[in-house]
Amino acid sequence: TAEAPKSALPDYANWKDESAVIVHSANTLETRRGAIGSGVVTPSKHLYVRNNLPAPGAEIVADRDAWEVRIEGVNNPATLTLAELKEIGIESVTAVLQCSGNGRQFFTHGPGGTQWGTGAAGCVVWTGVPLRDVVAQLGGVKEGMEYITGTGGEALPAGLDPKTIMVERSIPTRALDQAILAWELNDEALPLTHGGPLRLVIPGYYGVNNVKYVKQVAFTESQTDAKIQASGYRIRDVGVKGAPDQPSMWEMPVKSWVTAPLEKTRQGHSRIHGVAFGGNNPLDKVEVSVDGGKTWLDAQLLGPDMGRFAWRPFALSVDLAPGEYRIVSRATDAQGNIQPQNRTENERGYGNTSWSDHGVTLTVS
Ligand code: MSS
Repeated sequence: TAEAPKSALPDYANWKDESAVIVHSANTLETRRGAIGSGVVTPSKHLYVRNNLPAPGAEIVADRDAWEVRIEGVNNPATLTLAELKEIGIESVTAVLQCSGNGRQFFTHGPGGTQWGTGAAGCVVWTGVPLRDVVAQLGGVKEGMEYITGTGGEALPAGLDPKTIMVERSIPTRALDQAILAWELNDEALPLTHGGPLRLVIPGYYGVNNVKYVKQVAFTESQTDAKIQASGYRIRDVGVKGAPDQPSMWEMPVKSWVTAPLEKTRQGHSRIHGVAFGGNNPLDKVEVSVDGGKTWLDAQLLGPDMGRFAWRPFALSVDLAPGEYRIVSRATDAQGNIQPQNRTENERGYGNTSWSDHGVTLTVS
């Protein structure tokens, strides 16, 4: 059977800018490395997409205000509509959204899954109600609850054990202060593609924890036994099977990469650009090396500081004589954590923050 042309956007994401994305599959679109731009906010039409299950139909965004979310594990559990949530409070947060598997293509043991380069990440503005305000309205979190468990609103195929397929993630309650129930992305109604009408957003946490079309938020004593939590999205040695005692993909660590120039440039004056973020911590600084990490120079942080969870574009001006250069960047967060030279090898190819993997080889002529 003939394969669909690689560039064809799937229907539910046909509003994306085709020139800015790499279509890996109908469920996975990556932002091109050069399409990040030099602003802080990634335009929605450039933002990557990752779905574990086919996206629901557009009928779920036909009457957004009628969308219902069940809140459990609080003293007064309730079902709230989006219209009711909008009455409780509103807050905007600019945050990096990044897939756990971003940078998987640099692993050499051949982990399965989407071969993301740098572009399973973007920095976007979420608007919604702080989850803590919703909880306060419902009498507070019940005693002894240690996790926030969000359930995705996809219709599940019949005949399968739902636990093996459903998108349900548990996040430690320490994230309650930063969690929001969002209905807007970049100042527009949250597109279905990115989880509209309502999404659980946990700034500072890996993409998988940001449950789209969220239909239930439960405070729970233990983590869900859904496969995506119990054995999926965990850091484990190569060749080892998933198990609940392995570290889960929760808080994101500090990371950066160069976005321009990417392959070749003219001799003389050149400006190296990239993006850097502290993940769950504020960003402190970024250094750039044009000799593969032997010597480093401080880069300039650009754009407004949009807060702890946002990324900062950075730039460094250099004069380059003809030749070949290995350009790398290395970010440090406010706690002094430095982006490591080497990735942590792991079976699924998650959490790659290696500065050497994310460098670019530049030919100057
Ligand atoms: N949600 C739901 N509901 N479903 C699915 O599938 N996925 C994940 C998140 N959430 C899902 C959800 C993932 S995995 C990710 S990244 C994210 O989402 C993405 O997002 P966007 O918007 O970009 O598409 Mo990895 O860690």
